[in-house]
Amino acid sequence: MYIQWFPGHMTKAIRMMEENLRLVDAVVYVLDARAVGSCINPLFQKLIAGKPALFVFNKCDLVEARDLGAWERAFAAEGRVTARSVGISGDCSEVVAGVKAVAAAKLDRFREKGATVNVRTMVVGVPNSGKSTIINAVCGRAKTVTGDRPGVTRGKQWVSVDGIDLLDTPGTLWGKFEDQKVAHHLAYIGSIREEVLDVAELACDFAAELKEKYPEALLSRYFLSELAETPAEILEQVAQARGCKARGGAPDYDRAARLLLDDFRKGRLGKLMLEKPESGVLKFKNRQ
Ligand SMILES: Nc1nc2c(ncn2[C@@H]2O[C@H](COP(=O)(O)OP(=O)(O)OP(=O)(O)O)[C@@H](O)[C@H]2O)c(=O)[nH]1
Ligand SMILES: [Mg+2]
Repeated sequence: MYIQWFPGHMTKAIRMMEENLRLVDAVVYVLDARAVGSCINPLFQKLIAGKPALFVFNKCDLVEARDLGAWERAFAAEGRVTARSVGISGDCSEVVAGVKAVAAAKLDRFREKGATVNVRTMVVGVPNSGKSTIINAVCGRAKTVTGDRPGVTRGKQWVSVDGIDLLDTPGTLWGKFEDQKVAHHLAYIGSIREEVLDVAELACDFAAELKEKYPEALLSRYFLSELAETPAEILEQVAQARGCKARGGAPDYDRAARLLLDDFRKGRLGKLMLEKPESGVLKFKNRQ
């Protein structure tokens, strides 16, 4: 399946972000920990070129800490500052500390003059990566609207909390996914609107990837003793295990597909990381 999703509101959003860039001291770049490499947007290259940037691995509750460590080392090797966060836990202390660290030069400059100023940041990332949730966690209050689908934030919104101003931005992708693996990973993590996808086909591709990388996750979640040969047959196994039947008793592939993807998105298949730095960080280098 060929995946593409770059609606007009994203072009507008990128323009808005570029216009507001001169107002900010740093960029907070939110990445989904399950697909770090795919969350790197080539259109953000310009945004972070001349600004200090903090790379935030969000949804850390959905991956193994040791896998994340490998990403942290890979980013550090390229001189990038990172922070871990679990936006939904409400604790984003690493993000606050990270923002202050990357903007330290500005803070010091003003401190020398006896003044205290807020660090102004722009929070960017692909749709559904948790930007608004992190902002709410930093503020300790639900100041921005969040939701478990892509494209929730549409306009810009400034939020202030002690010492930091945060600009929430709409999740953005880019015009053409050269690498359809990237597009698929973004779809699995819920960054691409379901209306533009064939969910059954997507779930088949996902099942094929899981069979290769995390077969035990499928076996244990759906109480299977072994995995079927083809992705469609695996989806059928999921349908059978979860009682997804269409009229006449045939497997309901669509329902099984949604269930499988939802199980992954909610972490019910276990802590699965789709991309490891071996492949991903190279992509990061090439695309920056
Ligand atoms: N498991 C888990 N879910 C999270 C985390 N952070 C955010 N979420 C969930 O991810 C979904 C998307 O969160 P948002 O904050 O709306 O994401 P966003 O990046 O602002 O999305 P757009 O505005 O659409 O670009 C919501 O259902 C959140 O509850 C996290 O650390 N762990
Ligand atoms: Mg949002």
